[in-house]
Amino acid sequence: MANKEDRFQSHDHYNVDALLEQDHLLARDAVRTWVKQSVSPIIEDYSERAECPVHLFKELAEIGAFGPSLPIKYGGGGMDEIAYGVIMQELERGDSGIRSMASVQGSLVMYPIYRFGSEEQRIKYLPKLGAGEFVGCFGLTEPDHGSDPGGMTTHIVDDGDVYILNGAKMWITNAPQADVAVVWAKDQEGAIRGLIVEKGMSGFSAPEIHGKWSLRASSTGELVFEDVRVPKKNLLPDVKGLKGPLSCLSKARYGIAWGAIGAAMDCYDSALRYSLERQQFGRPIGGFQLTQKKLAEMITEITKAQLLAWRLGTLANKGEATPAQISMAKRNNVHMALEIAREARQIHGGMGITNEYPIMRHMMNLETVLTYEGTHDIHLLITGHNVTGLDAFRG
Ligand code: TGC
Ligand code: FAD
Repeated sequence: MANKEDRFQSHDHYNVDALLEQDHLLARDAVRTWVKQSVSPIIEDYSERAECPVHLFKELAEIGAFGPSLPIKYGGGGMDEIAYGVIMQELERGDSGIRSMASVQGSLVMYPIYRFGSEEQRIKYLPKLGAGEFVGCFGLTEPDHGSDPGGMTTHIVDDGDVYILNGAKMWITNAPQADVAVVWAKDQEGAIRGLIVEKGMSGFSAPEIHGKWSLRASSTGELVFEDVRVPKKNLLPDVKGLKGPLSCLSKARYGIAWGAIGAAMDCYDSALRYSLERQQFGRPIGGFQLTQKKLAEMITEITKAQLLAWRLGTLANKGEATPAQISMAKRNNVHMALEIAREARQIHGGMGITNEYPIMRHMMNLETVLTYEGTHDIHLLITGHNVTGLDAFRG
């Protein structure tokens, strides 16, 4: 049986580590160490103040958190999809908002420029984004079009060597800090196109959204476009239609499927530790069957989620992970993490609602994670569509 310290450091009930390669373990451990040193000591304060620790953008770049599976030449890490996954897991063990900073930068900004951009755009933006010199954001959601992005009204009109961009985006992670925004808008034929909009372009603003009780250490804003003259060379040339933004979402949702495991592990770790220390009725609360039921179910669900993520990673490495498989993993793993946060909160009793423990912060964060990148129910409908062939989105 593992000694007490091992129990706290490892949630590897099925020896999942044996499925990982040396590079994955090295990447994971390096990011875990960085999170302990640079995130854990400050995150409760930043979260309480609802402030984004912007100094971490540079550090995230240094640890290779931006685009781990994109080519090194274009600012990425040159690793595989499982390395990307374990990095997201460790970031979210720290905080979902920190993982969000990296997800958006790598999967929603660098990835579309890499995949759909011209060589000139790649060279201009990707190394700076990968180095954290530029911060990026991704504008898809609008005030009136969230789950149904195809209904967007943000649009461009051709005007010589520029497009004139009008409209608004809502709930955009990193928007207030962003130097570069990848924005999705309809052209005059109604096709969805991607554009790179730069901070400072006349008519473009990114006001911060306040009052969030979730993801408080991540900044969120609107993107407002009033007759913004975007040079034609800023159009992403190689994609047209909703599959452009949705394929970026596949990349980011994949990372979230891994990331949520990290948040769940942190809650489980804290609950296990607390259950062995806290005494009631003259014995540790971990000795009561009801506490053990919670802990046993938590580690079972974490283990299932790890195996799902690992298998998805092996498919992704071969380019075979389908959007429906990614949806299932995002939905399952985020819901799993949220349920574990709720159970962990109960194990901590009253202490569970305080900032002495990470539980409430994770729980509140996970409410956003359950909703963004496609809500829990939208991912269920994607699975339903996949198994029946019948689309239930429109009733
Ligand atoms: P539908 O007709 O199903 O699809 C349109 C076209 O797109 C293709 N496609 C995909 N391609 C790549 N990856 C995917 N995941 C894809 N899903 C669909 C599809 O094959 C089709 O291609 P084509 O060639 O036939 O045109 O579109 P629909 O209008 O019926 O919508 C379907 C639905 C509801 C599944 C989709 O729109 C959806 O996923 N809605 C959820 C919206 C969402 O996830 N928004 C996220 C915004 S970004 C965000 O939250 C970032 S948070 C980041 C952070 O802080 O970490
Ligand atoms: P709605 O689409 O209005 O959904 C409301 C409810 O209706 C949900 O429960 C939903 O499941 C349900 N529903 C909708 N349609 C159906 C249907 N057909 N059948 C059954 N139920 C349905 N977006 C970006 O573009 N970029 C970002 O960086 C970004 N970051 C975010 C950060 C935060 C903190 C948050 C909260 C959101 C962020 N989002 C971002 C937006 C996010 O992706 C959307 O909130 C999400 O897609 C849901 O859209 P909505 O909020 O408009 O909800």
